[in-house]
Amino acid sequence: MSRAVLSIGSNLGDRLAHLRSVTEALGDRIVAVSPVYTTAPWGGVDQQDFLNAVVVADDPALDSRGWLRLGQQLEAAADRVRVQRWGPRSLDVDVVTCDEIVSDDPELTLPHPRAHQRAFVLVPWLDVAPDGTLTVDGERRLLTDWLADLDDAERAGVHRTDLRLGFHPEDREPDEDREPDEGERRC
Ligand code: PH2
Ligand code: MG
Ligand code: MG
Repeated sequence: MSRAVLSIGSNLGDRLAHLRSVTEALGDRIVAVSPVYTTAPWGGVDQQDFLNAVVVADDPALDSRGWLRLGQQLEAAADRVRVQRWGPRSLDVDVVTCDEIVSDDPELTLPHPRAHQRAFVLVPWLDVAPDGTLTVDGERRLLTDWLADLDDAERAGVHRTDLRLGFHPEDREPDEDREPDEGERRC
């Protein structure tokens, strides 16, 4: 089993539809999805605000490269063109972690080398992993500790919305074998 934490973002076109294309494609592989956040652009490029979310997904058939390729396919399906580093994009799918893998492979560095600097990753990630940890340069710390290190201004640009990505594990069909809750009628 391989479990990936994916950071997804969009600031071009129908931003919500682009994020939803990811959760639609992942379907039953999804373990958890954060709320959608509006986030001020990170990285110094003057551009429109992003929508960001974090998705946790399991797929026994994918290794870290497999998650990278899947992310790239989803970006291509959203007509993503690479114009400028840290610039505007219709869809960005970043592999933040894959299992406990630590790798300095330049094609896919794991964990994502800048995740700990980005409130737009840490804040939604905390929604789905309140006790989660992240290892940077061999230092394993709670997500809350990495977040506490960021400037207030960095965190202030990240706002939770009521938008949902259309797939939440609690929306799954009820489990047939589950005992009915008190007062719940079953036929
Ligand atoms: N992605 C970037 C660069 N800057 N800023 C925000 N707020 N959200 C992003 O997803 C983002 C960014 C390049 O991947
Ligand atoms: Mg990115
Ligand atoms: Mg990317």
